Parts: sequence; C-alpha cells; structure tokens
Amino acid sequence: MPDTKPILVLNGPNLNLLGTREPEIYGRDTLGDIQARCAAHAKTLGLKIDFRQSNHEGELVDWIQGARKSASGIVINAAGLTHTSVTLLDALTAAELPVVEVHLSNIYRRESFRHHSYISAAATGVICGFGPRGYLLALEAMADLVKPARKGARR
Ligand code: CA2
Repeated sequence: MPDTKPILVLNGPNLNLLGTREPEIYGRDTLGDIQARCAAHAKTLGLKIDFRQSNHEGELVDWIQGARKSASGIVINAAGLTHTSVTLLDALTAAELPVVEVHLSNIYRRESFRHHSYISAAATGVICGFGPRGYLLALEAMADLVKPARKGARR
C-alpha cells in the first residue's frame, strides 16, 4: 500500500522575497515558481506535497510537530534559521521522519557563519548550491526514502 501522506516542504524567513532581490545569489525564480515546479515534479514521482513558508520560527515548529502525524517526510530550507536554531533542530529530531535539508546557494562558498547548520544533525541528507533544482533533487531523494519497498516491487 503506497504511502499517501504528503511531503511537507518548508521554507523559512525571507524566502517569500525570492525573485525580488539578490538574484545574483538566489536566482530570479519566485517562491511561487519553485512551488509550481515542486508540485509538477512531485506528481511525476508519485508524491504529494504540502508547500509552506513562514517568517516565524514558532510557526515552523508547529508545522514540524504536526508533520509527525500528517506527513511522510520533510524537505526544509530553514533559510537564516539554519545557522541559529537549536529549536528547529529539536523539532525536526522529534518528528522522527526523513528530512532533506535544502539551500539554494552553496552555503560553503559564502560567509563562514553560513558554514554551520544546526539542523543538519536531524537531516537524512543535505543539498545545496543547485538553486531551485535542489528542491527537485530533494523530492527525488525523498521518493526513495519514503518508498523503499518500491525497489523490489514488480513492474
Ligand atoms: O541558500 C539558501 O537557500 C539559504 O537558506 C537562504 C537564506 C540564507 O540565510 C542561508 O544562509 C542560505 C536566506 C533566505 C533569504 O532569501 C532572500 C531572497 C531574496 C532577497 C532577500 C533574501
């Protein structure tokens, strides 16, 4: 029986500004463009997604806590909270779900304060530096993580 719970795709503070500023770092796609690409790609992978953005750490925590029951995995770009938030790490750890951390930019080519991610300790894997395509790669990884039985399935 396939897992029908959606993948929660979470976006942290200021990602609602994508496409309006700093295109040299983050590209020209808006978050709406990325959401549309994720939805289309998820369909091809047989996944459903629940795509959200918040500028509020507590709201992200509430959504992660809810995901424990309502989602089969979490893709997260925690934005600036990546580098500051033990709280998000604790929430992601408690969710006990597969987690893929995504960043549009290659955080290791940028300022040193971006080189450390608190949330990576709760992530199954991390994808950074591929722009919006990173979200699609994360969904591909998630498809394997939530449907491991597919490997041996009859075609
Ligand atoms: O590369 C990423 O995806 C980041 O998570 C983006 C964060 C940054 O703090 C992380 O180090 C890396 C910043 C998100 C804010 O995005 C903006 C987009 C347009 C204009 C201003 C901010």
